Amino acid sequence: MIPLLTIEKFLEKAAPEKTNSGDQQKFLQAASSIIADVQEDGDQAVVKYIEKFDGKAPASFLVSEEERKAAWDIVDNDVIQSLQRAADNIRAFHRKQLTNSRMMQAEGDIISGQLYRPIDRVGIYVPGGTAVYPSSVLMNAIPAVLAGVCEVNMTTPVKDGEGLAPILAVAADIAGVTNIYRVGGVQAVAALAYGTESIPKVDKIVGPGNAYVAAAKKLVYGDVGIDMIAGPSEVAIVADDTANPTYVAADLIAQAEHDTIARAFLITTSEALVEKVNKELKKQCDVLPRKEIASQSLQDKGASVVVPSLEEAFSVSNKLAPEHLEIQVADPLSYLSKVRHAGSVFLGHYTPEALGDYYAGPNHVLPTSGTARFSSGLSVDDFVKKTTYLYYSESALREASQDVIQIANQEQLEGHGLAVSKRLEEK
Ligand code: HSO
Ligand code: ZN
Repeated sequence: MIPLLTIEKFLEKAAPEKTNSGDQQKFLQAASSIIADVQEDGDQAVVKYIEKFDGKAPASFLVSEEERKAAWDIVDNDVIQSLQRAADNIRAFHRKQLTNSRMMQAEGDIISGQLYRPIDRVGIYVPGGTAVYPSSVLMNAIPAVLAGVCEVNMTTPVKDGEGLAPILAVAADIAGVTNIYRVGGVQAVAALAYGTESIPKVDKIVGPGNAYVAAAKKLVYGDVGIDMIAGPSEVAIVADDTANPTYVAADLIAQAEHDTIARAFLITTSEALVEKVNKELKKQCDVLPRKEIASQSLQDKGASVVVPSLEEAFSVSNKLAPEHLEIQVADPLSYLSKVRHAGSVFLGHYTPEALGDYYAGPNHVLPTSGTARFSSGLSVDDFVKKTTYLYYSESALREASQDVIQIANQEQLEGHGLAVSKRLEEK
């Protein structure tokens, strides 16, 4: 069910697809022409692409206040309460990420510091497709609202111009989303990036989507900010012989059921575990509603590897820099220091990734495809910018003047030097 490979073959299979691959080029080209059309024709182009990809276009993109209110009567109370508890946990975790503006130096007559200011308007992309993701609404919007973003615009595709899934409206209310637009795909990213008659231009677009959405975000980056370019979701599980094969298999499946291109990896010191996990995978997949997707993903994109030590296991996992890293070993906390690159880490036998996907607090919008080597999951930081500031008195400027003028002369920018010396001439 999940192929067992040598370390070399394992790393080869786990290596992410490169931007210059044929597929990626196809996504970028398709996205690029849709973006150009939306820039040119606004709403009309958005409607054209909704009709092309999602069936009928909705009468209005904006979800009305009444529709949002009505959703609360449709969704089960128990479900609402679960979402509310998840939101509380996510809020509590992200609140601790808030940083205050700070003065960094205030000695003598020099003052310097850093202001933290929220972005004015953001767009959050909530994927649709084979499922609805209220959890993604919470994960994207809660940090934005906490950061102080004034307007949170959510876009999500609907089928055939139908109403929004009520649970998404409820999640949006819980999270504090300002506006919801029934638009998905590249056309949604383009509309948020450039604005149309009915969809406002935003300053930054965040949230996961399919390969076309990822390509679109790459293309609009620079005109607007983006959080990351997300590839297929992935998990790597580091396990020793204390790992429970039932739990390991369940977590591999939880990843694999997302998508046929989702990637699930097992890195273990125990060959016996691989065998047991494979038996479990078969058993658990057989009764899974999404068994076709999960089995295909495990077979085509998944891999397992047996390594001589946990030291080696972490060396392999650090090469992958996986989006999710589960550490199912005895004394998991003692291995946290071995993690150099990963989006989010789940420690021990009772911390399935699903806890983090939905509920516990850390964000589930995470760097994929090895990008955890240089980037982080979505957080409050994605919704603030830092503005530095500086104050010098006359005497402080006098003291710094010679150094500044020297450097200005080296750069042959005499005007820069004069901007200092003019202020210090005898009056
Ligand atoms: N595992 C996904 C998040 C998700 N799972 C949403 C279920 N719903 C990417 O981190
Ligand atoms: Zn998930």
